[in-house]
Amino acid sequence: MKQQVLQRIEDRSAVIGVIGLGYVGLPLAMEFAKAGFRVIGYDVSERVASLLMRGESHIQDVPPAEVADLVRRGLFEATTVEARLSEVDAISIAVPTPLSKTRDPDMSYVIAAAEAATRQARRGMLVILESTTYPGTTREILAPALAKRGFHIGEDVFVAFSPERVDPGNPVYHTKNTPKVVGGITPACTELATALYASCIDTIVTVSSPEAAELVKLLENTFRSVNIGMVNEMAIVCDKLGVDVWEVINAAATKPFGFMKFTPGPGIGGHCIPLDPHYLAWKMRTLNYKTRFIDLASEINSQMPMFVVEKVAHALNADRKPVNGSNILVLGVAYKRDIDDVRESPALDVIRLLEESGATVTFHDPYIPSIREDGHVRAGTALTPAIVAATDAVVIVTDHSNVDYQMVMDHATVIVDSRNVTRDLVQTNARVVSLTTTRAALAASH
Ligand code: SAJ
Repeated sequence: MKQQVLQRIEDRSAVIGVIGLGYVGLPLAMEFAKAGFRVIGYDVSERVASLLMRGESHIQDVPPAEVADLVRRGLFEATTVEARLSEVDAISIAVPTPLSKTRDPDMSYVIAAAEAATRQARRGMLVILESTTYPGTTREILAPALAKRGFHIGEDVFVAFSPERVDPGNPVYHTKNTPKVVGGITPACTELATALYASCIDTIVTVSSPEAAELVKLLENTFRSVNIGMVNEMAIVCDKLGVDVWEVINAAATKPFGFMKFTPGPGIGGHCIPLDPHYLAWKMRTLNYKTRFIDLASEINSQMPMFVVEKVAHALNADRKPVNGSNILVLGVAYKRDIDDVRESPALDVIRLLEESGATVTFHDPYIPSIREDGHVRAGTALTPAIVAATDAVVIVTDHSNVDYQMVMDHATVIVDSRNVTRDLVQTNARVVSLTTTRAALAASH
């Protein structure tokens, strides 16, 4: 059976299914199709399936022309009909793994996808889970679903985990040129998953089990969360010592070995770094182990929005203005620079905290014209000299590249800069407050 699957991968006669056509699944589907496979993309969203079939794209990194070309050539089709998966020889599952309100894994999408793949599975099928999840998911959820239908993992059906490493908007790294880690339940599973991905991805890294592959992803993103947390704590330390944290970090970054630069900020956002480590923390709690680094990093990172809001209060206080009733412009609400994604963005916490203190808050983000909160839409404002001059404070939360910060400097009264993006501006009108501008320095600035 394994040889038959290998042959169909080699001669591209295999039909590939992708469940979940989001920022992970759609680029992957495109790579399989460009490698010459016929690809059936399955998504529960009728809107997504129909726009893709019209040759459009809802994913920033996937050009519509590429979708249109592959649809026209019959190499890619998108459907909401689950039964179409009965035509495929291999399935990659790339569905969301969010956290619940109590920060526990919400496995509902993975379970639904595993059940769909199982219903449509037939002998010889290869099923690979890509969604970031706790170690054990592949062996405890995906494999048993298939075994229940009488398949023997590694003999007549093959199962592996391969973490997604998609970095939306990254101008250099995309699906094809980012090394792909693969870990199968059995060596035959690993071999087939490796062969499949090797058909369209430049570098494959095999590991000995799905648990190892699941942990690789969690290590990668826990590494970031912990290091961002550490550098945010360094900002708090520098603030208490009256030292410029950016000067310290930039000087430390001159060390050519044994150091990796991270920068402090208003907290962490996105659908990876704030969430992924909690999958590991949750799993380890079930084994009565407390992952202290993860929990501490999360504690520090999640207090940064309040740290920024306190800086705003101190800056206004130096002008003898209360937060209550002040007119504050939040500049940049995306979760990181130069993208249009606001998920988990610390800017939302900064806005909420300021409004809870009675401030009138508006925002400007060149990538995000409006944000939806609790069912209502908050429109962004334009960024003009008059609007900036009318503020009591401008808070830079996200340091998008395409903003005229000098204009803001020329017209604002005070700028609270949580990203050190004003460091090279000509100091004209506004007072600049950084994460480590002390209260004493603020008071003295008047
Ligand atoms: N952040 C800091 N300081 C830093 C780095 C990031 O405050 O030094 C903040 C960002 O502003 C953002 C959050 O942390 O709010 C996460 O930033 P990120 O650079 O980790 O970006 P993400 O969330 O898009 O992470 C993705 C991840 N990719 C995958 O999971 C496949 C991550 O593993 C990548 O390393 C990261 O992109 C990247 O390097 O761009």
